[in-house]
Amino acid sequence: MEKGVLSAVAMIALFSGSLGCAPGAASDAPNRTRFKATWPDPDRPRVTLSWEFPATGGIVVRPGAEIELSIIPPQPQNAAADSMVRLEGEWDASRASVADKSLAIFAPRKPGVYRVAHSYKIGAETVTDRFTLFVALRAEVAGGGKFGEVSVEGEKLGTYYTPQRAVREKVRRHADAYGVPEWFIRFDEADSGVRLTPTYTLGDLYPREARNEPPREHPEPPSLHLALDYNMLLKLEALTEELRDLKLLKGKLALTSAYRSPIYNASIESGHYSRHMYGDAVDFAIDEDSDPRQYMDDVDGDGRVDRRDLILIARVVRRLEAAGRVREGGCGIYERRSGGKSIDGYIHMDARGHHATWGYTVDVKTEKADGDITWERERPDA
Ligand SMILES: [Ca+2]
Ligand SMILES: [Ca+2]
Repeated sequence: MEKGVLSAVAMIALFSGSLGCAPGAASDAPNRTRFKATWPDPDRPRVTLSWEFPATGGIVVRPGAEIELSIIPPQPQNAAADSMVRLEGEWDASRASVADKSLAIFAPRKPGVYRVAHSYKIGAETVTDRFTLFVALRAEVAGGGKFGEVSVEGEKLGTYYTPQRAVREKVRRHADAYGVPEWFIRFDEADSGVRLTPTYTLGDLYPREARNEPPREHPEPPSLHLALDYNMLLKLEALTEELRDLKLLKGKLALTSAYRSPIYNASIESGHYSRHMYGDAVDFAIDEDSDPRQYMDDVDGDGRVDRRDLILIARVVRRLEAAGRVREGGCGIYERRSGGKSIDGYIHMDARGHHATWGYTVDVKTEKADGDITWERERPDA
């Protein structure tokens, strides 16, 4: 086969028979297509990922990656003749119409956004659900070195520093965890509704500190390109499911930021080696009570929003790590205070691969840390 035109080959018609109900399918989009994808982790190609997405799923893949995609039609299933699958975008060797509902496809070689569209009829109306392939872009390091100024598609993201020269001994000791992220996708508002996990959309994962109240003094805009580590996405999804099981969460976590470019990260005064720059960190609160300020909720129900609500959630993160269900990482709590009183807070969680813990009180007016919270001992070997 000609190199670079491997596309939409090996069609397998697993769905040619009966199209019964899909047991276990989540109920949040009962009348839409579900997409079950199996694909290699772009950062760790030997690791196979598999998720079932409602209606708007999407995955990040390396150019040319091999993907399995099952299209699970909505219930009740319409006549097969009314259902059509096609590839949208400039695929290497596009197929105008794909009849099968289970596809083995090779991602295009050219980075960009591609879609698999499933159209079907509900009554007289034709509905189309799309699955998105983000074929990732490779980061460039100025001068071709391992660290330094990094750009993607001409956008300067800022400087990634050599971990061996870090002031903190812990960064030097875990230098392997501080490599420049290799694969990026470009944020486009049009894709913000695409779910990158069964729960969270690309828009949820785009930084929003710059919209905080009060605003930062000199925030740079977030970069258009972002790196998202699947260890973090898996951890985020696992935590979400666990919190729902524990009745501490109904829908989803309120995310403040995931990837931050070094330029953006510096502009909000975050550290030189913040895990956000490596794409495996997320900041979040639980905010489901519709308060107009979008503050953290009183999740433990004691009538106050304070560090205890944050610690309750952070301990769930630690239990998932201890059970081996998610990759180990950093967990920090930030209790936001106004006039000496706790009013809000958020949690940082990452998947750096080793244990790190911290807690601060933060003044809501200055966004500066003004005290420590010890909620867990740092492990001696950490
Ligand atoms: Ca709230
Ligand atoms: Ca509380």
